[in-house]
Amino acid sequence: DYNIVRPKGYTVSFHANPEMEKHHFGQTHPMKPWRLTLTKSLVFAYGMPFAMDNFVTRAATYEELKSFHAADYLDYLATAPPEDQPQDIDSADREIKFNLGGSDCPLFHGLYDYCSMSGGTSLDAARKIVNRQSDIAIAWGGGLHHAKRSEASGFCYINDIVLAILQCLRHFPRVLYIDIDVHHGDGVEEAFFSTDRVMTCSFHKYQPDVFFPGTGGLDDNGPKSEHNPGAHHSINVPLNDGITDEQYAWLFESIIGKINQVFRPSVIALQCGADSLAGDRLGRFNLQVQGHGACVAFCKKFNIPMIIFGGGGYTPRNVARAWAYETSIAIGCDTKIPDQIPAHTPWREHFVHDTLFPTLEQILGEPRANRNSAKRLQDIVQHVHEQLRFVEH
Ligand code: TV1
Ligand code: CA
Ligand code: ZN
Repeated sequence: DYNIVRPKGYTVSFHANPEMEKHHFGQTHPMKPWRLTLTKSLVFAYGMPFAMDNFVTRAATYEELKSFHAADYLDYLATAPPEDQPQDIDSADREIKFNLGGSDCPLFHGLYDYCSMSGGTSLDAARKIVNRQSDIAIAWGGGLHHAKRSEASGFCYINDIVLAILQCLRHFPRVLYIDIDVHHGDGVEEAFFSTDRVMTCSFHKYQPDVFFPGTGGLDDNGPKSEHNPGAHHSINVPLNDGITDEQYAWLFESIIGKINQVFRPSVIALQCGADSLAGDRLGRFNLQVQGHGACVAFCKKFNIPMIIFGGGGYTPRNVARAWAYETSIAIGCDTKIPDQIPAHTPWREHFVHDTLFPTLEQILGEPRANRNSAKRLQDIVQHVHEQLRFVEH
């Protein structure tokens, strides 16, 4: 019998701003904010809100955004005219300077609202963690890991993850950032490149000049100077097409298990970009909902306060499946969750296969060729373990 109950002595909070989901990047743009609506429809249909504290979050203020971003960038973001309006020469210059207005980071209607809502959602989650009011705080509207201090990049304008980690650093000594989006978490890595209070670890498809953003090689482990505290505190796990659940779980557990031992984080910030799933419009991996979720389950076992962010994810029905399942893992009802998607789920017509855990064959027809050899994965783990010998806390 499936009956969701609140976990005892354990609080999970769910942070979302429904206004954020109504924004549009443009007809053909892969980033679809309504995937958050689809996610919530599954979370609701399975009855999960009964087991969590649910918050409708406010937008982040200008001052809050300024804890990471430059004022001139924020000012332009707040006033930039949407693309379909006439522009002056100056604004074209600023768009080049801030990387705004291209096809990846378009200037759409309500852009500043969208960005400050995403930031507000992650900051609200961070506040529940630092006040000890939540054990796990979930912000699916965040996870926009490419944004820089003064620059938009890869569909990201405001780095909500950096804002949330900065908030945690005011109350906790060390934060471990983990990134399972198929893209390299370059913006978060760069923001904390020179500190030993944040360790970043990104798993991603790596093929410079072919796959965005092209950074995050195995040897990129932080400043090379020994006198820089950030040395050895950036961990990168570069992967090839077609990695499977089994391989990914082995890598994740070998690497994150070791990092947890040596770095002893006080908080975990986990970016759960769902573009690492099989069948993603932009992704290249063969991960299933179960394998993606196994990363969340493994982190939960450490019993360390955790913020869970969204991120990429370009096949909305699969994004919703993964994030709903991961919400159930946070609550602890994942082993009881029925595979059959409830009949009353709004938007149910989007779930072509009416199950939470479709098979690889259902998702892809023919799975993508796996280009990750066992030998290469062993070398990666060995390299990471060698890096971690320099880390002591
Ligand atoms: C408009 C319309 C924009 C169709 C962008 C795929 C589009 C892409 C589009 C696209 C697309 C990228 C680059 C090349 C950099 C450019 C949220 C030199 C079918 C976290 C961001 C990927 C991923 C950016 C974000 C990448 C995240 N890939 N169709 N754009 N230039 N940009 O390669 O990590 O998931 O693809
Ligand atoms: Ca990643
Ligand atoms: Zn991505």
